[in-house]
Formats: sequence, structure tokens, C-alpha cells
Amino acid sequence: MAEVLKFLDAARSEGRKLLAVLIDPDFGQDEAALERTVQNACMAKADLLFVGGSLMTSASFDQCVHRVKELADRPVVLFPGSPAQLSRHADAVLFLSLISGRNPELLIGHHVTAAPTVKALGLEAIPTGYLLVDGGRTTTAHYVSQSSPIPHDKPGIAAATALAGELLGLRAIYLDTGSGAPKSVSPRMVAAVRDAVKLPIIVGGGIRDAEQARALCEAGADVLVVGTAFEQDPELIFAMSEAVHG
Ligand code: 1GP
Repeated sequence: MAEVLKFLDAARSEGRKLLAVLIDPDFGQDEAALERTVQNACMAKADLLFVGGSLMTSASFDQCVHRVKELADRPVVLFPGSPAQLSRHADAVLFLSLISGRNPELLIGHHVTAAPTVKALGLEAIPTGYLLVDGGRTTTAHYVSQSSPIPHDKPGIAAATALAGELLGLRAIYLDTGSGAPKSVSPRMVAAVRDAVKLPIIVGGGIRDAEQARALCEAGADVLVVGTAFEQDPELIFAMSEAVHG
């Protein structure tokens, strides 16, 4: 049990940076594109596959996770936008609490709905403080969550929020500007959160090139999550993986 969290904690304490490739379940409807992305992720030695999204318009989430698990020889972790995004084919689920927002449904409501299913499926749940940060425009995550993001230039707010999450017993912090955001979280904000907490820090949203990836890792990110950039250019996984692991 708790294998994926152990993996994150071990990487964090050894200073090994990790790359997670995010598969949007709607993108996963294109079987050929899904195969190519997962195969590239494995060949490039990405460390984790995340599956999920703020809004799902297709009805075959479970099938998508099943296919990713069949193709991947590394952990598959759910990054659910709602309690409908659970599957027994995954290894773990980020049990996300949107602690940057004040929407009670995303702080505790969805968790109550999802908890019995998580238990019944035998999924490892990773208690994760999720912080939405302004990345230059309203993303689906911002809109669907009906919450105001942390201003991009306010690292102190992110640090205090992450610290509150750590004191509440959460086991990881996820800083996200949302899928397809024009800007990623700033290295300055990542560094402030790094100073504030000991937990593994996951950073995603708007990461498009190796240089950006390197700067975020140097600032203290432990896991980088990239989705959109790999959908647009599947070969980019190789350069990104080198930047993160280098
Ligand atoms: C979004 O962190 C993820 O929640 C990844 O974002 O699709 O912009 O890479 P991108």
C-alpha cells in the first residue's frame, strides 16, 4: 500500500526530479494518439502517467485508464476533476483538496462522495493540497472550480496556503495554472513554497519547454506535470524528460 506516495517521498529525499505525463481522458479517445503518447512517455523514461481533467465530455474514462495501464510500465495516477473520474485500473488517486479556493464542494464535498468508491476499488489515495494559480487567463480548471486563483505574483499567499495544507496533514502540494495556461507557475512562487513546506511539490500548467522545466526543478519542484505541450508535439517528451532528469 501507499507505493506511489513512497515513490514520491523517496524521490524528494534523494533529490530526484520526476516527470508526469498528463493524459486528458477526452484526448484519450483518439486511440492512436493515446498509444503514441504513452509509448513515448515510457521510452523517454517519464516517471508517472496522470489521467484526468477538470471537465470530461466523453463517457469512457474507465476504458481510457485501462488502456493507459495496459500500455504503460510505470505508475498510473488519477488526477480527477470529479468523483466520476475513478477507476480500478489506476495505481493511485490524487485525493485533491482545492485549498486555494473557498468552494466547500472541492474542499470536502466531493471527497465524501468519492471516499467509499476509492476504498472499494482499493486505490491508494494521496492526500494532496491543490492550489490554482493565475496563469494569464481563465482556464477550464478555474471556471469549473468556481474559485479565484492565487495571483501569479503573490508567492507569499501560495506559501502560506501550502503550509496550512502541510499542517492539516496533507502529503503533497500541487501548484497548477490549469491546462493550456499561457504561463506556468513562476519559479519564484515554487521557491517560496519550497521554503515553507517539506512535502513533495507537484507543478503543472503551461509548461512548454525544457528551459522552463529546468528552472522550475531548480526552484524546488519535485514533479512536473505536462499535458498540452505533448498533445501538440509528442516528441517533446524526450527533451523535457532529459531536462527534468538532468
Ligand atoms: C493541468 O497541470 C496540468 O492541470 C498540465 O497542464 O496541459 O498545460 O501541460 P498543461
